[in-house]
Amino acid sequence: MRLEIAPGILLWREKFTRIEQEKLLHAVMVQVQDAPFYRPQMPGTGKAFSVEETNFGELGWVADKSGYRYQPIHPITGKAWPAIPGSLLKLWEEIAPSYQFEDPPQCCLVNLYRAGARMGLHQDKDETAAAPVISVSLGDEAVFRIGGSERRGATKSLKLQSGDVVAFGGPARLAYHGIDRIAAGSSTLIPGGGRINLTLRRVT
Ligand code: MD3
Ligand code: FE
Repeated sequence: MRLEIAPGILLWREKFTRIEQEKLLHAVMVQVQDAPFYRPQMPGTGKAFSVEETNFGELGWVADKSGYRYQPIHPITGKAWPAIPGSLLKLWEEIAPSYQFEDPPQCCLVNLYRAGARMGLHQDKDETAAAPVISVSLGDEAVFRIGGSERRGATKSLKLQSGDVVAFGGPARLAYHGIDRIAAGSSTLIPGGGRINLTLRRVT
C-alpha cells in the first residue's frame, strides 16, 4: 500500500519482503566486492563522515576536501562503478512514472550506517532535480527527519525500517532531510549489524 506522506513523498512500508531483502543485500554485497565502502570527507575541513559510502551505475557521488561531485570512477580503486542491481532498476521502472519520469537511474548511492553513524540535515543539490530520488532501507531501523526547502523550517520525523521504500520528487525534491540515529541491533539482516540505504538518482 502506497502512502503519500507529504506532497511529492510516497512511502511503501516493507515493499521488499524479508526474502527479497536478503536477495537484494546479496546483490549489493557482490557489487561492493568491486567497489568497497570508504569514508567520504567534508569539503574544506576534510573531517570524515560517520557514514561509509560507495556507488553503482555510470556516475557516483563523492565528497572530499575539494568538494562534492559526481564522477565515473571510485575514488580509491580508480575503477568504474559496478552496475546497479536489476531489482533496483525494476523498482525505478515501477515508481518513476508516478513522477512523469521514465529515463533509467544513472546512480545508486549506497550509504552504510554502522552503530552510531548519522547524517546531518542537508539538501541534495548536486544532481538534476527534475527526476525523483527513490530510497530503499535495509537493516537496522532509522529515524529519518524531513523538512521543507528552507533550513529553518519545521521538520517531521519518520521511522524507516528494513524493506521500506520512499520516493521524493516534485515539491519534495529539494527538501532538507537527514538521519538522526540508527537503532543498532534492531535488525538481523546485515552481518556485523547496521543499516544500508540505497538511493536511485538521475544526475544530468
Ligand atoms: C529527500 N540519505 O544519501 S534517504 C542521501 O537514509 C541521504 O541514507 C539518507 O539523504 C539515508 O543523500 C536518506 C532518503 C532521501 C534521499 C534523498 C532525498 C530523501 C530525500 C532527496 C531529496 C529529498
Ligand atoms: Fe540526501
